[in-house]
Amino acid sequence: MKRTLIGLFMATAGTWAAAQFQANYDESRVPRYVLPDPLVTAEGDPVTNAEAWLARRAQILRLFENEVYGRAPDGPRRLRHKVASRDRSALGGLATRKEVDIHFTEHPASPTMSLLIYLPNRVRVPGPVPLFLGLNFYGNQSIHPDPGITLSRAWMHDNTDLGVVDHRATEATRGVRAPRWPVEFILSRGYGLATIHYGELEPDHEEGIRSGVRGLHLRFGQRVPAADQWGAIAAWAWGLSRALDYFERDSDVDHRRVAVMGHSRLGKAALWAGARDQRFGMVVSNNSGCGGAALSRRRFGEAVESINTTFPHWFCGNFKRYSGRENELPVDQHMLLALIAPRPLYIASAEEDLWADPRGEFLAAVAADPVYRLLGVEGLPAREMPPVNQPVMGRIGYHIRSGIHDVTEFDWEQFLAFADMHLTRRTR
Ligand code: GTR
Repeated sequence: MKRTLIGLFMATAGTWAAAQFQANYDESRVPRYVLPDPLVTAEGDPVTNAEAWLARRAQILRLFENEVYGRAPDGPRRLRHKVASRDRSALGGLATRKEVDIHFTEHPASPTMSLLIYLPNRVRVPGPVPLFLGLNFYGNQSIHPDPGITLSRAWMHDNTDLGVVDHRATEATRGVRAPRWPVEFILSRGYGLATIHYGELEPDHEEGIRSGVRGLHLRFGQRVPAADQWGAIAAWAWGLSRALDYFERDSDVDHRRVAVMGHSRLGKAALWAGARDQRFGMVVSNNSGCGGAALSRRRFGEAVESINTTFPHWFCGNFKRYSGRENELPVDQHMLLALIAPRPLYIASAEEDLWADPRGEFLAAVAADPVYRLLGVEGLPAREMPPVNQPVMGRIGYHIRSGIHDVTEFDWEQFLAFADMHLTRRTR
């Protein structure tokens, strides 16, 4: 009883705190801050070569695990998966469509996630193809009207406009998110596309842990993860790595040329997946904002206290300590980007998406650049924010597109151009 009352109080206090939060949108009110230097170790030693960077990289990764996203378990040693469907003449013959059920543990009765894969049938160079992998919000069937896609049965956010009823997909959800997933366009450029519904990994609410992958890993009697154990973003990122485990076994896919991409909260998950798992060949963040590509210390738009109160399940317990105390964080998000170096990284912002702090996303990319250069590659070829709709592309790419928080064809055109620059060479 006491527990319930305290829980109720905390939930109410959380809502109250979220309601109290006043986002700053005034550049002149951004506080002064000093970013931690990715190229100086916690002990104060300068990092001057690639070997020293490896040790520093491990240190930064640990800090993000302990203080921000939480430590995740390894994947199962033996991956269990089953190809649930295969159609070699999907989309009018344009694509091969596969659906693969991937088990979360080695146990045969373990829950699974459904990986939807489209591979181009017409390619210039025969052999395994590069592909984009990303999580989706409303089920695999939402990304394309293709009637061959299995309707997701998992929890999703209610959205009657999109055909979600009582947190479940209905037939009406088929293709509702197609504008964000230009499948034919991606295929026409020689890339595959793979996606998973994030709700199959863990439903996106505080109780989601009970039915999600984090719940499976709780010790007997443990009700919540420890303060340094994974939050939901890390669970979604974990799922992306399990898809990559599968690609290592699929000879149709070049697993060294998998670009992990995500939008918004799923952009945060894509960045964390790409940072942890160096098997990802490229990383794309679209409008990922606070806890994604944007610098926390700027406190512009969404800030740490607000994200922690509105989405208490997203980050690890320790991250709560930094609500309103961003300067005490031993890291900032430019260091998350630096963990991806020297692999290609693309950051996309949108002009009207001030909640995600486009300038903070750009400045994080600028501050990650020295690590890329230390590793002998060009980082971001810009010091000033480029004008809208004018991408800059080095080994780090960036654009700010006109318009709102969304994924548009313009965004995909840039992701594909960037992939053409960096993922064209066959690697095996
Ligand atoms: C917002 C949240 C953002 C972003 C976004 C989304 O409510 O504050 O951090 O993740 O949701 O995922 O659409």
